[in-house]
Amino acid sequence: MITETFIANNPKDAYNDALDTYGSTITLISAKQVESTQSESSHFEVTVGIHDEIYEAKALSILLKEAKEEDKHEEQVLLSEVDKLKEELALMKKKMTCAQRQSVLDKVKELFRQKGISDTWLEPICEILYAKSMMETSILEDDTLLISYILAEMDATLKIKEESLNESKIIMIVGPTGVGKTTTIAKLAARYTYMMDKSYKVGFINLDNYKIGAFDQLGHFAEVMDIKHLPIDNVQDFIEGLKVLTDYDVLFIDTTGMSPYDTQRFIRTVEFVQSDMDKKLEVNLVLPATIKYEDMHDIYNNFSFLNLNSVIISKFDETKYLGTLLNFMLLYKIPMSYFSIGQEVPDDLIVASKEYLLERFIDDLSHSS
Ligand SMILES: Nc1nc2c(ncn2[C@@H]2O[C@H](COP(=O)(O)OP(=O)(O)OP(=O)(O)O)[C@@H](O)[C@H]2O)c(=O)[nH]1
Ligand SMILES: [Mg+2]
Repeated sequence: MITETFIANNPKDAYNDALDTYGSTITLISAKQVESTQSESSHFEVTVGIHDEIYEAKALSILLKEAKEEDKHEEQVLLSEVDKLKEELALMKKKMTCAQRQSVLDKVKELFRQKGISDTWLEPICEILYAKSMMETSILEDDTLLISYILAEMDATLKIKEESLNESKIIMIVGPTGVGKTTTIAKLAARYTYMMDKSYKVGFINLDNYKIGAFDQLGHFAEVMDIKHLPIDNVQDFIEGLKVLTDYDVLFIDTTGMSPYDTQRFIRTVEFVQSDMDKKLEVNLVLPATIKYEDMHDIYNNFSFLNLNSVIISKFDETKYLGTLLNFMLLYKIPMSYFSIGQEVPDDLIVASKEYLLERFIDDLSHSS
């Protein structure tokens, strides 16, 4: 038997305390009043005897309770640490995704830049995408997806002037020297005369009569294709000539190659453009695919005085690098009507198409990625 003393203000409370702790099997051994000191009031000490097995069972239950409470506390500490760890992991993942996206974006932007696409066009597209994809898409996590996205944006930006021949018209071809104006007219004339569903009645007006002693290139094509050809050098004759050719479906006007800085020639050509005509006039600028961006810019801006309707891109076959041309078309959004892809008349001419231009550009891109 084990003894234990319980203390209370009266013996009954001390004994009840012993009963509550060990149950009714305890044996009362002694009860005494302990005299008070100055600081404490008097109290009673009740000593009881407890059977060994009951004492041990009680001690064990106390130990278990304490252990359980300690476990509970440890579990809570552990759970809060796991939560903290989860937050840190989420933050790390977010940082990693941002860094990964930024690196894909930088890499793809650099690729397009190297191929001639300027930041002026590229940056706004990528900024919108970056802001959007932070929330939803995963385009920025994959080079190929991002390249496809940019190509689709290019496709949406480029402009094509549809070929339409449902009314009779005058097509004037202008541009710098040697870009392929006369050859393009010959190709178009053959196309409209022999290569469409219907044969159109085509005539030529040649304003390019300045090259003294030069071979009459347009006259030669006219002869070969049996097309009416009027060489003209003043506005009065031009107006008369239009009257003579009034029942023609399409009249092509060939012009002298002009330096974009030759103001006198421009003034002279504007006089023709502004004369009275009984047909709709479409002015097409021939722009070679092979020239520098700055030259495209100057040529387009200076020739714009002639109220351009569209551009014909020539010499596609002379370059593999179409980034500069593409960049120019993306920034200026000029409608493109035809592409000249070689010297052969009439075969080397195609109706302008975004797919053709982008496919050629993709070829170039894929050789460097
Ligand atoms: N490789 C290539 N050569 C072309 C193309 N278009 C025209 N040419 C050639 O470029 C040269 C000049 O062509 P033209 O048609 O005479 O050019 P133009 O603009 O009329 O020249 P000017 O009247 O002298 O201003 C010729 O040798 C053409 O065969 C093309 O798309 N590709
Ligand atoms: Mg010519």
